[in-house]
Amino acid sequence: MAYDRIRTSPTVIMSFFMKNSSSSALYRVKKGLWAAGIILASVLVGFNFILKKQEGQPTLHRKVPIPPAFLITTDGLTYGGDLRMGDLSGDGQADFLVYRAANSVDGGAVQPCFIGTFDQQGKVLWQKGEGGLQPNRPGPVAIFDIDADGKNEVITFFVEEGKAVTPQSMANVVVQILDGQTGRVKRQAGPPELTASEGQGANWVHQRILIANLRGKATPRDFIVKLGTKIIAFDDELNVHWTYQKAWDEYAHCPAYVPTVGDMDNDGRDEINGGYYVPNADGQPLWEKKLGKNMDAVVIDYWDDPQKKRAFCSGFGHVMDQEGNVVLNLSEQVVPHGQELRVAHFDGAVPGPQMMIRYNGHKTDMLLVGLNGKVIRKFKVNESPNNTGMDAIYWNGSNRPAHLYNGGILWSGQGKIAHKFSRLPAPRATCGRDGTTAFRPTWRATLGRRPCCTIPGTGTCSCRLPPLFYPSDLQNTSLVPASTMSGCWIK
Ligand SMILES: [Ca+2]
Ligand SMILES: [Ca+2]
Ligand SMILES: [Ca+2]
Repeated sequence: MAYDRIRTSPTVIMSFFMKNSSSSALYRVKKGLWAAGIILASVLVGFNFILKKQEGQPTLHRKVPIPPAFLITTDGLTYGGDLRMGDLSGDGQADFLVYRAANSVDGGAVQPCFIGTFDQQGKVLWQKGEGGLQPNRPGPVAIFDIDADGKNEVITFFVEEGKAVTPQSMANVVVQILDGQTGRVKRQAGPPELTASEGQGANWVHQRILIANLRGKATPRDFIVKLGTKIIAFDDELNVHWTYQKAWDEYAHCPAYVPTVGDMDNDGRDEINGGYYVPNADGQPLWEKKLGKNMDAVVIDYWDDPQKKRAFCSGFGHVMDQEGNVVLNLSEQVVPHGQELRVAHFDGAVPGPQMMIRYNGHKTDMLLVGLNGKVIRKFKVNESPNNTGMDAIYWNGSNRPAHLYNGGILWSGQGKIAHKFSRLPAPRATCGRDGTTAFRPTWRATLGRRPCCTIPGTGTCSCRLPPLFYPSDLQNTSLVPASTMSGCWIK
């Protein structure tokens, strides 16, 4: 699962995006015990839902319509696209951004071709580009004050006007910095490090812009993006700082799909944790080790040393220091498939920090691990789309135990349901636009006992989500000829 943190003052906005980007959840957490939560889970039905905490219970606060001009209908479904939040207008209030991609192909890049922005009243701020499809994953779009002028920009990849793109190549894709208030292009670049990148599959599809402080500035003014085997670091003038490349690319044996950034050695510059490597702020590897397989989630946070952050690597449950020493290895027996990993103080009765790990792949099994490496408890959470999308939420304030958010439910560190976010729309399935992606028939065959969609072209491809598999989990299973494909899949 992706984890993008957008920092705006005085409000901290934390946004959480599931791998299947058809539903996204965003929370706004104000300082102190009074917390507001925002959930956006409904791009497919054209509304955002804002939930506000009231006496401990989440209640629906406001429903924000996505402006009709920003909606598109394909295969019988109407939607806006993937979502981002941040103050674009400059009034201190968070605004919304929806974007769509030129393609929506499993294993292919998300190449934005449309962006629309609006405020909390649903008023259009600006738009750019046209058309597009629901991104197949959360893509390379971020909101941040990247040039430190006090106003947020939109940092995004974008398809060059009038040019064709293919999802296996970054040719004709540029990186842009847009004025947050108007959408005007402030800077644009198409360096060969970007445009010559090619790839496909699970290690390629997760292309996310991660804001980082690589130069030790007062505020972060750099960003990194991982394109398959390559990480590219840019500064706020879109110069390429460095690239870092490592050949590991095979499904289940590749680095974290989405790396993370954090300052492990307290020099004011961010290191990058990719699960199998930790490059420093100059792109030089501090260590490279092919730790456990399924390195799906990474974190940089405090663990055993309150002065030094560690690199958490979900594959077999590793905690590593900056030199590459193993601080903790939970083992393959305890964490056979570390799908998601979050660090927080979940159980107030046990000293923190603690690790919550979705330890058995795309399932509902959770493991809470304490500082001593002992399992505090195992429990099952609710089903969620793709059985991912969890995150730590300090719902009652930063000085109280964290909850685990998953699929519209806040779980306590004791493994009990604490709160439910009611009145949210159910996740929905949609159809792929291309009938050529090889694993789609297998996908459908796997779900054969529980058919989820009708064949595209009938215009009725819409259904409630059954428990899900992730298409890349099926890549090594037998395939049937493309001509027999349903083309039906679950976003
Ligand atoms: Ca605003
Ligand atoms: Ca700015
Ligand atoms: Ca550092």
